[in-house]
Amino acid sequence: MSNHLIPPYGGVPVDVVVDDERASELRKASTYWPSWDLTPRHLCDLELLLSGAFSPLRGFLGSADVASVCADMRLSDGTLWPMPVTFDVPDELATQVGPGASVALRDPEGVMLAALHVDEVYRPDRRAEAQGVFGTTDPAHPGVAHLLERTHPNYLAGTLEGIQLPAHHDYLALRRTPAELRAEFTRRGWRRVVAFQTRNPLHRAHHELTLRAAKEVEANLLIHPVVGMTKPGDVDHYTRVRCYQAIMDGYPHNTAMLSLLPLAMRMGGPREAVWHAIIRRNHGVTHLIVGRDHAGPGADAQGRPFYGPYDAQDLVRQHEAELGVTMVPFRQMVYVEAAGAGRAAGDPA
Ligand code: ADX
Ligand code: MG
Repeated sequence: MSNHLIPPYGGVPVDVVVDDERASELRKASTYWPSWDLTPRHLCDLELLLSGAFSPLRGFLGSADVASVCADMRLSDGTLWPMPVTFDVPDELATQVGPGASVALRDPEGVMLAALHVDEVYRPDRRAEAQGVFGTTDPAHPGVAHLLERTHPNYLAGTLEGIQLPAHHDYLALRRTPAELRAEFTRRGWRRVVAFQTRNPLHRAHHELTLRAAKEVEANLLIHPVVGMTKPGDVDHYTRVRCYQAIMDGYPHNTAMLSLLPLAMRMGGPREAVWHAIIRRNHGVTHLIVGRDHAGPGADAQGRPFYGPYDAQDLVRQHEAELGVTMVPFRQMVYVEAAGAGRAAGDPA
């Protein structure tokens, strides 16, 4: 890893994928372990843990860290960290394991991806977690709905030893891990990189916003869309990736690149924006665009939005120095047909 790039969050790159020899030891040992088939959400979280995108995390969080993340947005060692990354399992598995046990984590085809070395088994207070992380227990919030309605009642915490990253069959060349993206930035000589997070097709206003951001901070541009799990009802990622690929020609030659991020979003608004900054920093990014309603979960049954449109900007700004990532904020952009250009709402006509 080259040292002119921004160091990962926490200082040292996390790489918990083991060598071939250790992998075969783990596979052999695992015949005596309980085994667990990962859900789509687990697969996303595991991929980012194994690749170092969640650095400094090396596994799934225990009860003390979750309590601290909920209350103070920090791990119990004081590191700023906004989102619990946990491993939920039903009673039938939780009763089989205790501290010191290991579990073989498998993909839906039965391929062992990692060993989880358990150091705690606990029953979380998921309503308190929802309130702490999302500021609400209303299941109209997609992150809350996942937590209260589709999360098993036990969490296993512990460190991971990775055997291989989850397999993908689409857009392999565009799925770059932190190490791969850093190597590519180095090859291109990019040091200042501004990332654009998105879960939607890019519209004219977004194209405009990304062009302006790159120009304003004199950085190269990384279009870094989420292709893991996004908000229920979103446009599928196949359609979106084709749209992103088409729009890449709209940037000056060799100034922008596209890479896909297998994140499972929580639609956590402000806290999620802070998390996005950490994840991008781990990929070698120095600047992050945060616009209107970043990672917004929509509105409650009364039509009231869960977060204010610029709450995410406010929270990232408060923690910018500690994150080490510079925010590039945008007010709401509207496309002005007559002017043939995007314009920030409130800009002079
Ligand atoms: S999400 O992660 O925030 O859910 P989305 O695709 O909707 O993804 O937005 C991507 C980024 O563009 C976010 O930073 C968001 O704040 C910003 N953004 C989207 N639309 C606009 C807009 N019309 N004006 C300003 N910022 C916007
Ligand atoms: Mg949005």
